Amino acid sequence: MRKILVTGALGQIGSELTTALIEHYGENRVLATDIREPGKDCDCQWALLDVTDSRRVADIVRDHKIGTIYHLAALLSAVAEKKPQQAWQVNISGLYNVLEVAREFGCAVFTPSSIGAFGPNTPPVTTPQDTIQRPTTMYGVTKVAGELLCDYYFNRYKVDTRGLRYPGIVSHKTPPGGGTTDYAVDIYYQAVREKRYTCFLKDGTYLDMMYMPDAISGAIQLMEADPTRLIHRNAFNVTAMSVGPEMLAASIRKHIPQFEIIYDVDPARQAIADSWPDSIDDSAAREEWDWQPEYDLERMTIDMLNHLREKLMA
Ligand code: NAD
Ligand code: AKB
Repeated sequence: MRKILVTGALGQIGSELTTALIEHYGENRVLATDIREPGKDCDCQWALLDVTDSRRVADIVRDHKIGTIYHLAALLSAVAEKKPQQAWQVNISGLYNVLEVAREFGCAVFTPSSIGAFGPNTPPVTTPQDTIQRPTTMYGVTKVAGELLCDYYFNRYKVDTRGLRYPGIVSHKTPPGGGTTDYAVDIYYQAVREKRYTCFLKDGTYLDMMYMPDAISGAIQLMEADPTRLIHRNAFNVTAMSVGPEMLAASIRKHIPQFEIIYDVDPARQAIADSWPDSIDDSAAREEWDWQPEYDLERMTIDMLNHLREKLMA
């Protein structure tokens, strides 16, 4: 059996996806990689890998007999806006290197896109699967280009490329890496620590969100889906909820009645959020591979607060 490679494995999603893949397929089948060294508690198969280094990507795939690549290495929206040149290198050259080795060695590839692949002239409510995509951020530009590149490698070379347009992912294990939706994670940490949160997006900013267990099971489920059912291989809209800061705060207040939210808007991240949809339509994912999230806002809040109380109060 060929192995599974995870790039960007120390990130918010990669750290939990690696564990889930090991649970699902076995420790011997998963190789975790990142551009940074892992902590001392890392007990999985591990290698350093900068995805912009094409030779190293090819060496790893050949030497470890890789059959599937979960390609998570990327710069997120807020960081990408501060470092657009580096974002292009990591998000596009990195993906190109991964697709080229996948073509050469016959690997399947999972690549996340994002709600950031949409722009200000995309229909913002119940955004359709197939619609206008003219993003105004470098992150969004790389995500649309990435979706198209993955389509190209499937159509031209029959590389088994698949992907999800993730919304903001909420989780308690690894902090988010510099995105616009990070507030939806920070708010829970600050609720447990301080019972007060200063939000960098203004009230009424609606964005799609998803709890990490659904993000992980969605990725694995898509990679295992019957390929003959897949029409939209590389950019499935997926969502679990559309929320604004006050909705998150109200949900937290049911469990921490003293919790307060105040606003100190960061214009850069607010502009990014304003260019993204309020809510997306994920019916194509539901029809083509039976996507169904398990966590709504209330269930997510209870689980986040329980885990963070354990983590932060220990
Ligand atoms: P993250 O920022 O938490 O992690 C990214 C990882 O990539 C980091 O560990 C970083 O060290 C690594 N990395 C950076 N440059 C690298 C390079 N040159 N070579 C190898 N590794 C490198 O990101 P994440 O939240 O885990 O996101 C993973 C993927 O999911 C990205 O493609 C992101 O765009 C997408 N996504 C994430 C979210 C979210 O809310 N987390 C939402 C939509 C899409
Ligand atoms: C970000 O905010 O950049 C990410 C995303 C939605 O792609 N969380």
